[in-house]
Amino acid sequence: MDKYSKFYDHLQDAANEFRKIGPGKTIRVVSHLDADGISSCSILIRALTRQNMQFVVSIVQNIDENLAKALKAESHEHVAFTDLGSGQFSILKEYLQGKKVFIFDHHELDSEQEAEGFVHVNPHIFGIDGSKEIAGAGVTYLFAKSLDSRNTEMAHIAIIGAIGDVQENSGFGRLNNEILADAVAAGKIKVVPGLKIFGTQTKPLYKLLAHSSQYRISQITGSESRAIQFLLQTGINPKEGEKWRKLGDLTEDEMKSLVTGILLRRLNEKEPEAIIGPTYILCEESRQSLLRDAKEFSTLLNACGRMDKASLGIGVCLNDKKQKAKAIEHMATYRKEIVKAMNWFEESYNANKIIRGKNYVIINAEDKILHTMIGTLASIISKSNLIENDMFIMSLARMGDGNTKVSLRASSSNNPDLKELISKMAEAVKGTSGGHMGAAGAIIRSEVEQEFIETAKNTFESMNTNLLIDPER
Ligand SMILES: [Mn+2]
Repeated sequence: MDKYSKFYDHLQDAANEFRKIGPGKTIRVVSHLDADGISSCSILIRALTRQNMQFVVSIVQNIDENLAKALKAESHEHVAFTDLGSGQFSILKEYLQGKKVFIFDHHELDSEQEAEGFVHVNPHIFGIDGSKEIAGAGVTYLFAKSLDSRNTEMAHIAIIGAIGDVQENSGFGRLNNEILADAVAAGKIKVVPGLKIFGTQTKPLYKLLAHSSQYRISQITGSESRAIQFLLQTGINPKEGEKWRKLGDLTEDEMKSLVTGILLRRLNEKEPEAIIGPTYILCEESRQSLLRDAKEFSTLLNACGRMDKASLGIGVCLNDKKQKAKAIEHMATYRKEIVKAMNWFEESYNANKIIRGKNYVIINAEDKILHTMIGTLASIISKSNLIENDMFIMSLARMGDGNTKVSLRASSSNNPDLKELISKMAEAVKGTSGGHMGAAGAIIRSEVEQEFIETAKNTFESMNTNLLIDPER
């Protein structure tokens, strides 16, 4: 039996075990704060509703002893963790004995993976790479599908979770692809070739082209007027009446001309075709909606989580019209918060207030930036032209409870394993860490910030490119 069959069998066993709980019971659900976590939790909620079960939900940034203690003290006998739990298995094992615990996760495993009363579902247990092949939402989805095949109506949300966890790279791996097939079959998602530029559904086409900083288009990137000229030369009217057209407004023929025109202007780039890739359209959303593009949908969920509005994100996933409208409004506030953080960074950077080394930048925002935004800030900086290639970007912000949140990113295409790197640094100051190879984080006590920063500096300085992971791995 291959690893995939074993994984699917395990999902079936988990569903059988779950059915034993029976209808009417309340499940204590704990999920992760990001887009994948919100997606995971929404899929589980839909499945629980279908089983006539009740639920109490918490969305958290991480699991620590305090959370485990609090859960232990509660009267709920059944606890389900989605998109977290595997990395903190020992803590859960220590505190949640006597409860029935379900974990649906794709993060890397702790030293402990089994305990009495625990059902642990994670692809890593079967040798399947959970950082690439399937996200927390996918694991939860496959469980929900094993429980009741009608839960396939949530397949698109599992895909949004995977996109939120950056598992889409001109296509998906095997397990995500199988979930995508369910979403397509259910009429929820349509895959169409498109441009891999952010804002394809919402920004006017000429702005989209002019501001595609990630993928350079020769003579267009950086100039709105030249973008308009290019469109006209390509036989595409940038306007329809008084309104600027968006990518979604183009006819199939226009789309083909646009793609050809862009490729011609990217011939000198390393990978001219990198700008073209599948886009995932949520067929049931209106043409004008921000939520029509799965990537923007996941950004919106992320924004909800980061701005302390996770419940709004759950409403969006469960297709609640009112919550959707509210969440979209909320996006504007989120964007402002990002702009504020970026402005602060640029000012501080120019004023030499940011710690810089030969291969790293360390941003200690203290209490000037929301701790939930610090990862987003580091990600944006890592992709921006403010920073050279092959740099580590580490950001810190205080959480207001005596702890400091740390995020680590890298501005290189062949990432070193950031999760491993930060876990060593965090251990040195008795902090906790988590995340993935390409985006990791830690929580440390604020009083050891300086010590931690010194450790980080030494670690980065001691690294050379030989330590970078082979991109083929
Ligand atoms: Mn995840």
